[in-house]
Formats: sequence, structure tokens, C-alpha cells
Amino acid sequence: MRNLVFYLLAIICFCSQAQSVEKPNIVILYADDLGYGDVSCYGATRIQTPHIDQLAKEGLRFTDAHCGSATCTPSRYAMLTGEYAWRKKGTGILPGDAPLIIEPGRTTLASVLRTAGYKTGIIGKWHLGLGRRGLDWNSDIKPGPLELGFDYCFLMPATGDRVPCVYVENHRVIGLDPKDPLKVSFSEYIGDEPTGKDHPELLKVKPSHGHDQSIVNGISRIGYMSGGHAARWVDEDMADTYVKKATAFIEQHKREPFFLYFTTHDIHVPRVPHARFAGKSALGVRGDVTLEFDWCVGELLSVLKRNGLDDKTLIILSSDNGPVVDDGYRDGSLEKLGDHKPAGPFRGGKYSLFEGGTRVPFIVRWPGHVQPGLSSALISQVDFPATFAAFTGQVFDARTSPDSQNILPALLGKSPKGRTELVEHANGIALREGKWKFMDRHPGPKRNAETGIELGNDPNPQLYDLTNDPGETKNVADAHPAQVQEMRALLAAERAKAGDATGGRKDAAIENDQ
Ligand code: NG6
Ligand code: CA
Repeated sequence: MRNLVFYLLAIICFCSQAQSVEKPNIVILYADDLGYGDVSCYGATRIQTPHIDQLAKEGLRFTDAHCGSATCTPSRYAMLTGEYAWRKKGTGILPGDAPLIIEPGRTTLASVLRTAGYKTGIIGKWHLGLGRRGLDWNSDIKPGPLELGFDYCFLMPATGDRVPCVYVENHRVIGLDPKDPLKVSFSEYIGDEPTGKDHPELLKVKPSHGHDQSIVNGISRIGYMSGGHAARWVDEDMADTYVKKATAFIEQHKREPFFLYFTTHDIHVPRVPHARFAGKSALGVRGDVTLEFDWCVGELLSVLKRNGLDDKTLIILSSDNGPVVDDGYRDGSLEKLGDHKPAGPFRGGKYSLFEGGTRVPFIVRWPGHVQPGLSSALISQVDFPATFAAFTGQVFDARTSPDSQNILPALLGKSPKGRTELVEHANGIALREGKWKFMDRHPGPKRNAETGIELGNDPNPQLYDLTNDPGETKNVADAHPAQVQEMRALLAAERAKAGDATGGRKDAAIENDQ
């Protein structure tokens, strides 16, 4: 009998241990607009990011990892659905009143992990639309993340520079006074408050392009909102608010596997750091909010440590698109940039089809399981759904995430190889294969009118040898016609793959479809 009890206990211990090994918590620390060269472990010298560097020291740092697109909405769409956003109309940068662009019930990264028994939460920026067209912000806001596999959400609906400037927790705007209903419009002026356009004297930071409509917290935004005063966020407190919510989520779920998608507003515009960080970097306010993001990383690392979760948590740190310096506000970042290179050695940045558009910082840490080091494997965030399905032992339905590949061996550092090819996306698409990068003829301006960033457009085909020329300075298309032909055919085949098996909404409002 005693033997039997001992035996049973041993089995229980073994099982719970096996479970903690099989199912570590998964935390994605996701910055907004953070460039490859913006953090010190990726070569920045004008700014120090000690917490991100610590993560890199204890983890695997990737040098050829990509987000799904060079702007936010398509990038996040690809990461959550496992489908390239360029397959689906309506996945360009969304206004703040756009309906949800992912069909409720569709397989997402969150639903994959929820099926595997994870408690799933998103805290921070959403920017994939909410509700249906004509949403009433004063009632239940759905469908949204909770209809896509998340158990909990605390959201900024769109971006920091777009109304509505309120937080949504689960299905409700938080702190709303029913006597002061919230209304949102992207088509016409509403309410009776001054705008940034008519009253620039009221602004604490002036726009450089756009961003001159409703004023919230002394900053004019894109779009109009009225009412909802008690619910309006204070930009300076946003990082603290997200960290507080994330801490609570981690502590609430520390005894069960959880998935936390922590997605900051930093370092997007408007850059409004808490007083603790204001003026603390040599790079002006853009550097200050980078320090603020680094602080968030440090805080969450210490929450995990404090709760004994270090070895039980796989952390991924990355960004949703490449960097931009002036993205609509005259906040002094351009003047203070000096020789800092936000995209590191790469050409272009946010909005660009050059590598600076989507090659982003990407660090994986899972103590005891992922060997610290460097990886040059080609991987993409679009691979998350397939990879985490494999990680949790699930059979993955490739029809719903047609572009997601299982890159688990690369992610865990077990293999130096990732994808053999990847389609990159900005204002067009490009193909990566081995050392080659191919962009076909693409009409359009060389530079983004507002930001001055090189977009990658060219009337001629472009071919770059990234091994010898990571900065894409020498177009060698003329010297390699057969390679151009082959990659053009591969890109055409990618385009031709049916992308519509997934039932994404086609009627979403489009501000800037790409
Ligand atoms: C652009 C905005 C830019 C930023 C971007 C979205 C203008 C002139 N520019 O349209 O400021 O908000 O959209 O950024 O309005 S993202 O990181 O969410 O994709
Ligand atoms: Ca972004």
C-alpha cells in the first residue's frame, strides 16, 4: 500500500513537472515602432537599454527576424492570424472607429493557446478594429479580442495618436460617465471642443503633419471625439497603467499556464513619457520613451522573478514595424537624433519595403531551455500560430493560417535554420530567399511624403545580395537575370495562393490600405 502511494505521488510529481516543462507561460513584449538599431544590444551607442540587454544576454537574439508588415495593423493581423495581410483587403492602417477586421471564431495565436489550456490576455495596443460598423462606444464593445481567443483584454483601441483616447477593458470603456456619452467620428467634426487645427496655442506638442483634430490631454490627434471626459487617458501614465494591469494578470494566473500579449504604445507618437523619463536620454523624447519601454521590460521581468516564474516563462521581445523619427509631431526627435541609426545597418524604416521596414529586434528567453546566443535564422511573426500550435502539441489547420510555418526549432535555438523564403510587405511585397532579396518593378514615390523614409519603390526590378550588402545599396538585378526570373515566378506563385479560405471581413473601413 505504502508503495502504491509512493508510486502515485511520484506520478503526480512527474506529471506536474512535465506540465510545467511542456507548458511554460508565454509572454510577448511588443513595442510599437521600435527599430532594429534602437536598443543597445542591437548596436545602439547613444542610448542604453539595460533590461532589454539583460534579456538578450540570457536569451537568443535574432538578427533576421521580421514583423509581418512595415506598419501596425497589417503586422498585427499577420502575427495573430498567421496569414499575410496583403492577401486581405482592409488590413491597412485602421482609423479608430474601424470594425474588427478578423472574423470572430477564426483561429488566432490566442485561440491556439487557449485551446492548449492557457489563460490568454492582451494588454496595450490593439489596432485591429472593434465591434461592427457604427459601434456605440457606450455599450458593449464587441466583437473584439474576447471573441478571438483572449480571456482578458485591456486595450488602447487603435493608436496613441488616434481617437478614442480611452481604455477598453473586456467589453467596456473604462471609467465612462453615462451622463457624458462618448462619440467618435473620423469623417466630420463632432462636439464643441477646440481642435488642434484651430487652436494650436492649446497644444503641448505641435503636429508636423496631420494630427490636428480633437485635443486630448493637450495633444491633438487624428479623428474627432466628444464626451467621455472621465474616461480619457493621460498619456504620461500609460506605461505605468499597462505595467500595473500586466502585473495583476500575471499574479492572478501564476498557477496556471498563461499567455500575455503585452503591447505598449511606446515608442509610437505622440511621445509623452512619464516625468521619470522625460529628458533622461541624449536622444530627446524618442529616446526617453525608449527608456520607458525598457523600464516596462524590467518591471515585468522582476514580476516574473518575484513570483518564481523565470524558468517557467518563455519571453519574446519584438516590435510591430521599423522605426520612424518624425511621424507627425514636432517633438524635437529629429533635431536630437545625431548619429543614432534607428534602423541599425538597414535601409528604410517604417512604411518601407527595404529591410528597415520589417527587420526588427527579436529576443527569446526561456532559462534552461533556450541556450543564450545569436541566431541568424530567417523567421517571421506570421509564424507564431503554427509554431505555438506545434509547441503545444496541436495539429494545426494550415487552411486558416496559410502563411504560418512551424519555426519552433529555430525559435528555441535547436536549429540555425528558419524559413527558406519569406514575403516581406510594405507598400508592395518583396521576396527573401537565401541571401537574396527581390523587389519587382513598383511605381510610386521614392520617399514617403510625410516622413521622408525611402519606400523601396523603383521603376526597375531590384535584387540585393544581403550577405554582402545588408544595407541594400547595390542593385544587382541586371547582373543576375536568371535569379530575377526565378524570384519573380516565386513571388507570383505566392500571390496566387488562395488567401481567402479564412473568411476575413472585407467591409472594414480602410484609411490607408497598402
Ligand atoms: C499614419 C500617421 C502616423 C501613424 C501611422 C500609424 C499621418 C500623417 N500619419 O497615417 O502618424 O499614426 O499612420 O502608425 O497621419 S502605426 O504604427 O500604427 O502603423
Ligand atoms: Ca507601429
